[in-house]
Parts: sequence; structure tokens; C-alpha cells
Amino acid sequence: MTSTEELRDRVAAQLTRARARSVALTDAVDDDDLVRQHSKLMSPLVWDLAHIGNQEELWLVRDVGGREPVRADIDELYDAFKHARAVRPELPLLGPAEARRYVGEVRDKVFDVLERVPLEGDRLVDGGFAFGMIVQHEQQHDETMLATHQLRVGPPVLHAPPPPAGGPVGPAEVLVPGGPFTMGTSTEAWALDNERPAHQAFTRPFFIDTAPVTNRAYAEFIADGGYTDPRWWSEAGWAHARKASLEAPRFWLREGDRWYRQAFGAVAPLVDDQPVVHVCYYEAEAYARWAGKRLPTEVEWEKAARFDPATGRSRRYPWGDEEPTEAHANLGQRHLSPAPVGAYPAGASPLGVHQLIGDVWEWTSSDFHGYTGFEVFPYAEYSQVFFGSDYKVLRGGSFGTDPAAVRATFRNWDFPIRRQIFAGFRCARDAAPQELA
Ligand code: AVJ
Ligand code: FE
Repeated sequence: MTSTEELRDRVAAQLTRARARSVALTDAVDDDDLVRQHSKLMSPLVWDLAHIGNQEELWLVRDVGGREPVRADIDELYDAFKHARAVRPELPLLGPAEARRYVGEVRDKVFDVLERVPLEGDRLVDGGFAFGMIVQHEQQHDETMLATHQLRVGPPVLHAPPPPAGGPVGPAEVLVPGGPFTMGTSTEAWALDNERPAHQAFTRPFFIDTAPVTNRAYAEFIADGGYTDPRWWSEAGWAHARKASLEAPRFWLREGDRWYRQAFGAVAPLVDDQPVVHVCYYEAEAYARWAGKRLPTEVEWEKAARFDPATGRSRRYPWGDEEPTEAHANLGQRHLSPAPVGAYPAGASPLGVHQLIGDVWEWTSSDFHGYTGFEVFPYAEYSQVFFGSDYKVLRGGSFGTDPAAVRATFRNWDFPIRRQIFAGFRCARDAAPQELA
């Protein structure tokens, strides 16, 4: 049992860590760059910054704290549902200095609220939930801002050491037994509404790759004419690939017969054994079919990540119940690329599946829906309004995701055409009867 004081300290540390990242991402560029739109797909960085503060004000200062608004006049500007990303640069946004002042003022009040509110009883604050939601919200926008940096044109401004070296991952695929397991959670204090409730889910026996698909493997698909052969593509995928003239993952550049990759302002030879990143769902789907496999469903992904066949229990993370450390996974923008396959042996699942958490978000074949028993909490615009067949679920987090913003139950989603996110994939396949020992 952790005391309320300990919980307050942990919340404060998480808030401070998230803010350090937001500051690093926004201080890395000058004011012109902060207000500029680097891609129609993204907001100006200064919008993300003030939006982070505004969400924090709405939930923690006003709702949880019951305090007077800091800036009620700007709620509309920073409501993500009011203005599409493409038009945000034309809004009368707070400038860089004003935005920094605003988020600082909100944060000061939040620390005051944190000292005074009980962190139990009321469902919104129980276990520090509302604070955890806001920490995750800031970290999610920090990943979005990292994606904006990736789209930004100009010399490198972000710097980080390279990821650790790769290593062996055992067989290329492993058998996950069929049967039930516990999916989702009812006990994880900071789990968001779409991860709840814990429920029993079933799979057939299936094989899943022990590692995400690498650049080397993906380049073979390209060299084999993968982008010009409709056999590998779904109808919607092929239509999109033609319309968008897809030829390779986003940010890949070809020179002669060699591939290079542009990342955060620098161009370097493609690293063969790193997971492929910046592919859309349709590309992942086509590769899998070319390879004689398919994408895992979301249920299969979570079973591979959590199910411990020795106990029948579902873990919080592939490696166990402990929070991620640097040894477990490539998370938190410590490195500015996925790590080579086999770089995190300590992070493998009981069945020997590697790098499920971190490195690249993994496309699954599942549409984004609420689990049976889903309840909106605390607002429909976090997930419920996105349920349906427009979005595909991604799992596991990327090198740009903070440990506070991902776990084995965490669900992300995006349109199947999106490539600016740090998304890759791994393959799965049905197990044939004769393959079942
Ligand atoms: C869960 C990553 C899809 O960025 O659109 C941020 C998270 N929700 N602000 C997004 C989110 C509201 C969301 N994703
Ligand atoms: Fe947001």
C-alpha cells in the first residue's frame, strides 16, 4: 500500500518529467519555427504547448481543483474538435512567450491543487487518475511534437545517443497457444477508459513473429516489386497506394541501389536490422500478405504481450509487472530511432516475443471499438467518438512514447493511411493442425 504522500510525490515527478520533455521539444527551435506549420497533418508546436496547458487547466485546475479559470477565453482555440490541424496556424494563438507563461501559471496552480485534494474516494482522483490522465496527455502530445520534428525541414536540432546494439531473438516466430486469457484491465490505476474493463478473450493457436519487421526485410518486399503488385494489397490499400503514389516507407530515399533514411534533419544509410518505421496500415498489410502471413489482431497482440502460459495470468508488461526500465524497452525519446532487433532481451515476453513495447507502434488488423462493458470515463472525446471502422488499433508504443503513456493494455489508433506516426508492425499467421504439438 503506497501512502498518499508517496503518490503525490510520484504524480509531481511525472508532471515535472513530462514538462521537461515539452520544454526540450519546444526550446529546440526558434520562435518562427514554433508558430510555423511543418505539415498540414500537424499543429504548429506552439499550439500543442498551449493545448497541453489548457487540458491541464480544464481537468486539474477547474474540475479537480474547483478553482477559477486561468484563461477561459482561450478554451475554444485549444479545443481539438473545434479546429482541424490544417487551419490552426491561422488562429489567433498565444505566441511562444505567452504560451510558455500560460503553461507555467497553470502548472503552479496544479501543484497547489495536488497538495490539497484527497487522492482517493472520488473516481476522478482515485489513485491520482486525473493527474495520470493529464501526464499521459502531455506525453502523448510530446510524441506528436516529436513527429512534427521528424516532418520539419532543416538541420538537426534534437540529439540523443544511438540505441543499443541488436542481438539474437531465437526462432523467427513462436506459437501462442489457443484458449482464453485476460485482456484489458480493471485494476491499473492510470489505465484509460478504452483499456477497461478486464475481460476474458479467446484466440485460436497462432504464430507471431518474435521481432518487428526490419528495414532489411521490408526492402526485400520493395525489391520484389511489392508496391507494383496488386496481389499483396487489399482493395482499399491498393487504391490508396496508387492515389498517393506510395513506393517505399515515408522518409526513405533511394540513391542508386542503396536506401537512405531521413530522420530529424539528417540523412543516413538505412540500418538493416532496425524495425521499419513510418509505414501505413495498408503497407503493413501488403507486406504481411507478400510474406505469406497476416497482421495480428489486437487480441492476439495483447495475448502475445501479456499471457504467461506457466501461470495463466496476464502481466502488465511482457517482462512482468515492473515498470519499464532502460533495459526493458526503447521508450521515452532516449534514442531518436527504433533499436535493432534483439536489443532488449530483458524485455521479452514469457513466450519469447521481443520488443513488443517501445521501438515502433505496431499496426494490428483490428478496428478501434470499446470492449464489452466499456464506459466513457471521464469524457467521450478521449476514445468513444473514435470507435468504428475508420481507425485501426496500434499497440506497444514507440521510441517516442514515454513509459508513463504505454503499457501492454494501452490502445492507440489512427487512420490506416497515416505514416507520420512512429509505426511499424510484426506479422502473425494461423497455426496449421499439424503444427500443434
Ligand atoms: C491516443 C494518440 C490517438 O493524439 O490523437 C491527445 C491522444 N487525445 N489529445 C491523439 C490524445 C487528446 C490521441 N491518440
Ligand atoms: Fe490533446
